[in-house]
Amino acid sequence: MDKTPKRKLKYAEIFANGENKLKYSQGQIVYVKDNKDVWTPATIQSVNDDRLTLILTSKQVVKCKISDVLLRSETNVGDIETLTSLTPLNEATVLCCVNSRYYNQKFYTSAGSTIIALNPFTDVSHLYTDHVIHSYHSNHDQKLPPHIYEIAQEAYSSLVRELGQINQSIIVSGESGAGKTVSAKHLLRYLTKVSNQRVNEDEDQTGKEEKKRGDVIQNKILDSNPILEAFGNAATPRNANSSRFGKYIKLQFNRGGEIVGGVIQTYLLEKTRTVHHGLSEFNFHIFYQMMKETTDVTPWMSSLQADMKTTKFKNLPSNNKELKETRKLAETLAAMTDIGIIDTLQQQVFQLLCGILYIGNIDFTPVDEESSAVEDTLVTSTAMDKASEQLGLSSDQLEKVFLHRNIQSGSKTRRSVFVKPVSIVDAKNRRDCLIMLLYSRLFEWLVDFINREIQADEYHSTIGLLDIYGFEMFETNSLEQLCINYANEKIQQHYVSHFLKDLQKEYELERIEWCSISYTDNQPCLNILEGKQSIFGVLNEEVYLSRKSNKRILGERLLEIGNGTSSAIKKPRKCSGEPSFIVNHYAGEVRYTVDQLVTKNKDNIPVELISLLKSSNNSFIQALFSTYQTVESPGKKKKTVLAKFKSCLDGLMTSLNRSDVHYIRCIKPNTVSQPGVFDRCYVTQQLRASGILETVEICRQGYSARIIYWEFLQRYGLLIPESSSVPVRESTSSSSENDQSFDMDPLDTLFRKQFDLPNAPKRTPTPKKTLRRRTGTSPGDHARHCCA
Ligand code: AOV
Ligand code: MG
Repeated sequence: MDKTPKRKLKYAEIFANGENKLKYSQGQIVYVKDNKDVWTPATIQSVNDDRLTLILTSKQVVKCKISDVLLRSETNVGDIETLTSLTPLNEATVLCCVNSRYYNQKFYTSAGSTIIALNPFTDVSHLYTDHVIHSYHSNHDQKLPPHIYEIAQEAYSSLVRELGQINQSIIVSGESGAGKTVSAKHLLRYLTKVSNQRVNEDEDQTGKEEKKRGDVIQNKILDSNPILEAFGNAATPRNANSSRFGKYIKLQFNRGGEIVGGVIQTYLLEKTRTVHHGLSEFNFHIFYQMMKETTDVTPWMSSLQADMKTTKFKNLPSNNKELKETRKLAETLAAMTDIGIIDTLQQQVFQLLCGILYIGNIDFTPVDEESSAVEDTLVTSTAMDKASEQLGLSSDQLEKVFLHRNIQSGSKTRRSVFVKPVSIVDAKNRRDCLIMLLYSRLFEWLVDFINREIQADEYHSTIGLLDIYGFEMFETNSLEQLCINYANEKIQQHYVSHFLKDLQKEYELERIEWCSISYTDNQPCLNILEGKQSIFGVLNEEVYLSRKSNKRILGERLLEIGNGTSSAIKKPRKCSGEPSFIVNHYAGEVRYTVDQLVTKNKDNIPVELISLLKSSNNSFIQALFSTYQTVESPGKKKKTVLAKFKSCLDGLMTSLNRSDVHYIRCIKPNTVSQPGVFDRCYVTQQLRASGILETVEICRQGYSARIIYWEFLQRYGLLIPESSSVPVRESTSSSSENDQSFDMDPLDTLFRKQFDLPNAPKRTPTPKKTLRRRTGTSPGDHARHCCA
């Protein structure tokens, strides 16, 4: 069976076509397509028109088409640190290079303007010592091996060098389990360390007090990690510590380049995880942490643990391996204390978690088709008692809210409310809804609390670190995967626009000689997801128009999107079973099940639940829900999950577009999360999907140094006779967002006139892009400059 990834790569085709034009000759060393290794080394024995006879390293003789071979390097590609230096540069040499480096324990490789980070799946703490941090921070000329610290330093240097005129962001992307969260943590540590070092350097001036304050903030920012990981990460079949929420942390710096605060924006916590678990899926880490008895905890925690010890919780699927891997409760509690969550608050948080677990053990029995009752078992009655105790409610209140719903009727002025019993299915839904509501609200509260503790009143500029949930493809995929994969598509589109589309457009605009490089644009997939006629459109319409289409009809409507002209959505070949549709994502095809999509998108929260929680005797729960809004604003319908998520991501994209972006592409070397295993098919698939190969080629062919007009004119303006009229750049305000208002038009006109360039079309100013350094040794690179 052909195991090579199915997706066609335009880049490979160009290469193949380009190389095919070359005359292959006897004795030439090449790579040939291979089912197992993707590309395997061979030597040409003979050439017959478009057919070649090759000898493999195993001495086996094979025949193939010319289009099945790529040129091979004479040198050892494993010694090369920068992919742009590969000769020849093609998919096979790139693959072999990262493969050799992986086996030589070199997990980072420079790829044009980005860094490829291969997940070591083993302890490599020697790569992240203070000494290594210092080397990358204090290095000015010396060439150091590729490292994610290089990217962090570049962002930090840009921030300091340009006095924060342009905010910086670092996007860490990759599949689930590729190493984004671990990388983001190292980046965070690097940035806090180097900024602290800066304070140390200036200690005499800034004073010890200021340094102390800085230390406290930095520690709090670092403490946010274990807390959010405990509450927002969980074990999935792809990653034992999978982030189930997206995170964008903006580190706030003062004019001196010191961290003065930070703000965390989170994206859509996968709250359904508290109630549904597929095969090898687990609940959030925090539940396992609290269930694992330890001696080094406070008395209230010990008694809580003793209380829960003998109970089997239905929403806590477990196996010993996963329990072993979850980190210690003590670490989470210590971080909570350090960040300012006092002991009594911690107790309330854990009582709520305990209550959530007990609610999950409440079960129901049908009375008739339209009504139900609480099950008469010891498990349920204990759960009822314990849950109501922890939530500050009475068992009767809980029972009533599960088994009955309010129906409002009449006009606005003469409104009456009827109470109607609910079926067993609805009773279970209401129970699960309460669990999800409590947990998601607790998570929001934690994020708000952390933000209040770390946010600075004043700051000058920011470096944002983006660590979202990676691309996912499970046996069954639902709205959660649709959102996660949509977020990854947005990030990929940003990358495509940033590195592949805009850059080439700019070269064309500048009339720079350029042989256009084609790339895979994921815009068609985004159109299918969020465009005018799209999956989001259909699913939102279903909610807003209160349609009640059955799964089959809805499936058909979804498949009508694109009118059969877009390859981004298609019908599954096997149509038996649950109605579903396939989306052709940049990272692979995913089959989504139609069932539950609308319910999850609607995310209906019965008002009775919120009213009940608002009336709780437990002050913490009361406070959590006191300001909770059931309707966004008067007269407006509640937004769907997809609509909210889309608008959050649009906000994120705006923020990223306003900043100078740096990329780290994490690659997962194997699907079994084991060290020392390099699955060439799987890695090739990720390399192809990410657009890395195209980036490398563009960086190699492109310009290594890019300077914006005013900088260029300031540096080289003397050579232009009219330079005396060069406007002087005003110093920027201290606003937190970048000031992009500097009028480039006079400079642009002057520059274009001087160099006889056509007039530029009016465009909104975009921030300067950093395709500098690490761009390899292409001849003439260092002498060339291009204005952006
Ligand atoms: P992810 O963030 O990309 O997945 P993680 O950062 O959680 O992936 O990494 C997954 C696992 O890989 C970690 O728990 C570590 O065991 C290992 N790992 C990753 N990076 C390193 C490293 N630099 N050194 C050693 N081990 C590493 V997801 O959140 O599922 O998309 O949503
Ligand atoms: Mg993660």
